[in-house]
Amino acid sequence: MSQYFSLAAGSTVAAVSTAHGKAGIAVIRITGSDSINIVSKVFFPRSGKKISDYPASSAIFGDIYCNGDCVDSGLLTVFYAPRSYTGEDTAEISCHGNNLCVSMILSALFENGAEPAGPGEFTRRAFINGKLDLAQAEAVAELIDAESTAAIKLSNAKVAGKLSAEIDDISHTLTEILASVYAFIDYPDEDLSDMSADEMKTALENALSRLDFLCSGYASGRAVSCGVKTSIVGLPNSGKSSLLNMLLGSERAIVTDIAGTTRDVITEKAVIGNISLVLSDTAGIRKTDDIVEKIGVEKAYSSLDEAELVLAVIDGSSKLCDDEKNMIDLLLQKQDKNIVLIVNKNDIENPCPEKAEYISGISPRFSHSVSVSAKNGEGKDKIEQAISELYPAGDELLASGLVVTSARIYSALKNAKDAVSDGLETLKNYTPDVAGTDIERAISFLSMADGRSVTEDIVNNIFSRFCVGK
Ligand SMILES: Nc1nc2c(ncn2[C@@H]2O[C@H](COP(=O)(O)OP(=O)(O)OP(=O)(O)O)[C@@H](O)[C@H]2O)c(=O)[nH]1
Ligand SMILES: [Mg+2]
Repeated sequence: MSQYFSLAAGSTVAAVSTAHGKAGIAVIRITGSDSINIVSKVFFPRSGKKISDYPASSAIFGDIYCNGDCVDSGLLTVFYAPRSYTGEDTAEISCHGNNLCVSMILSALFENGAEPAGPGEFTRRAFINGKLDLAQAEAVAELIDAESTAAIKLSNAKVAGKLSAEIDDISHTLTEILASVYAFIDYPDEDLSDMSADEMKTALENALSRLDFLCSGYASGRAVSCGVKTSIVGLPNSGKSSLLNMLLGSERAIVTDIAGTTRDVITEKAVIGNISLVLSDTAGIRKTDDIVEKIGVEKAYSSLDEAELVLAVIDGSSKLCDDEKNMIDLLLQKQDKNIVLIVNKNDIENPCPEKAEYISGISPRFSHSVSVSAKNGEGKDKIEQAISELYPAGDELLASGLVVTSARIYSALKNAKDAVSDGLETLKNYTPDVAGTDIERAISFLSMADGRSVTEDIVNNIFSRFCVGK
């Protein structure tokens, strides 16, 4: 049992755990100390035996009654505390996936004493009862939301608890260092501490590099699980919509040779390698008197401002013009963004040496520059390569479970890392006792990371983002 006694709701709650709609089956879950008693008033085994006579984890075939009428038949699975998902007595009714049947069965459970479960109530109880820590609970929500195989791999490894184990291990190392620091404080003249100052320094450096590794994976973790906000910008007719279509593998946006075809922002999700991109195709940037296009260009600027990654498209086959130079100058000022220069239309020979010279001049000023033909699909692999270099997320890293995706965990780890770094700096200049407060601070941030010391508000906030039934 974790420290969240105040959160522990003694009530027995029920909810449907499968999606709303017609389906082969639906699963209704009920958890709490009274769940077996309540379900016994609704579900009747065909064997004639009592539910409580069956051993744990039994799947029991029977009939389901509502107000004295049999409304369905199905399977009941029973789990007894603490060997269940929530850590409480739990029953799961698998009935037919008819919305009306499901709501009648739920009503029958409510009439017999169950209460409706709130969002994430089952996982929240699993957390309260120490079955999962907060990092694992958040990973469960991510698994449900995962939209790519890479995101599934990543959240599965975290549900298994590898991130929590790593945080716990670093915390353990810091606690050992702190014990030595305390020994030094209590008996400064006697050599009672387990570690010398040099050994403490090495141990702190080791903790720092492990924390650094976890923090450095955050951008990639977000890119795999939530997707990178990506804006495709460029002059009219440079091939932005063609690029969007190439990356999506479908003709999503209208492509014509009329400059100013795209007016509104078109947003679609694409999976490139292991990384998800939330791609926005925008209106070509130019001065215009057309009212609608003008709004489109303003939206293009906003999309550029909001983006984390920019695919800046220039037409490698056209003449150089001032609008293009201005756009490139603007982009070169956006140091906070990852910008990939896409030199498009490489299937057409460039008739303009001035343009070729300009491109060779600006290319090295972007982190990545790739030559493509959005029209015939050439160069997609080069874009994929550039993105995988910006957001490294190889299969091995994802399977390691050591990839942070939660802003809450990242912030706690980053603070812990800074505190360890301060501690190392202190150790270089002072005696070990002075570094003690930094180490204590680091340990306290780590306990926030895995949820051992977060406030009730934070816990409630996390679970409120879950769906009902999970
Ligand atoms: N040859 C060649 N033509 C291309 C390529 N990419 C796009 N085009 C053509 O260039 C024209 C403009 O393409 P779009 O994709 O509509 O360009 P855009 O940047 O979205 O244009 P706006 O929406 O008007 O800003 C179309 O005729 C495309 O077929 C390419 O790689 N090679
Ligand atoms: Mg377009």
